[in-house]
Amino acid sequence: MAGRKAVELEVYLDLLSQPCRAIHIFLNCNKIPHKVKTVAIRKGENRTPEYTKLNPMQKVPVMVDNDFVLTESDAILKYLATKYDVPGNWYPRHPERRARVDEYTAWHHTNTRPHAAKVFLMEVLLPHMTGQPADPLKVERALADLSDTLEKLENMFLKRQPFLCGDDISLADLLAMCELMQVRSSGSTGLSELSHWVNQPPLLRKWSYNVVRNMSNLRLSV
Ligand SMILES: N[C@@H](CCC(=O)N[C@@H](CS)C(=O)NCC(=O)O)C(=O)O
Repeated sequence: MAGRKAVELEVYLDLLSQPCRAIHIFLNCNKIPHKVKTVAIRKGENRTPEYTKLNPMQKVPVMVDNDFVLTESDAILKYLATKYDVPGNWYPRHPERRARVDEYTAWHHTNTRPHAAKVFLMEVLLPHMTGQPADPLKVERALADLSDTLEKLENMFLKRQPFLCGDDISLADLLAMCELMQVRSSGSTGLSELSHWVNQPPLLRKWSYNVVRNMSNLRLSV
């Protein structure tokens, strides 16, 4: 409409959150103009009446594109990859290659995401919030689940190709890497255990290196 000012794409993020970082990295890698609205979970900013109107689930991330409000990192990433002219590797248009990304992302939200997040919760967040040391038994169980997930990444997804869903980096690698880095960088007692998994299995180690190298090549500035 003539004279109507285009409204900038807005994303509501807390950069301490793994799915939020995946969106932030994707937007920056692809130079998609956007405005970040910070929502600090630790300050309860996701529970204000105003934010609850935007997302009744009181979670980040949220994307607002004109009047279109979208929640769920997976949906947001796929929307952005489809709407903007981004390189096809992120979310391929070819039906089978796209289905591979959908296959991983569906699996991600019941495996990599909860298992990595639980280790972080048990070892870092809960002790910080309660002032009590981590429960070793609960940590051990959480690490066992995570180890199982990492074993699947190594022996299922990465067995077929260098990146999780093909020969190039995609949304799937971004989501997975943000979850795994959260635990790795937490300085937690499980670090050595996770490092064992991340550093030892050859395909996972190579994948880690390839994802990071790919990001550096994109001259990422976050
Ligand atoms: N499935 C959602 C998960 C979103 C989510 O769990 N966000 C967390 C941060 S990582 C959050 O907002 N937590 C706030 C709370 O639960 O109070 C997605 O992928 O976007």
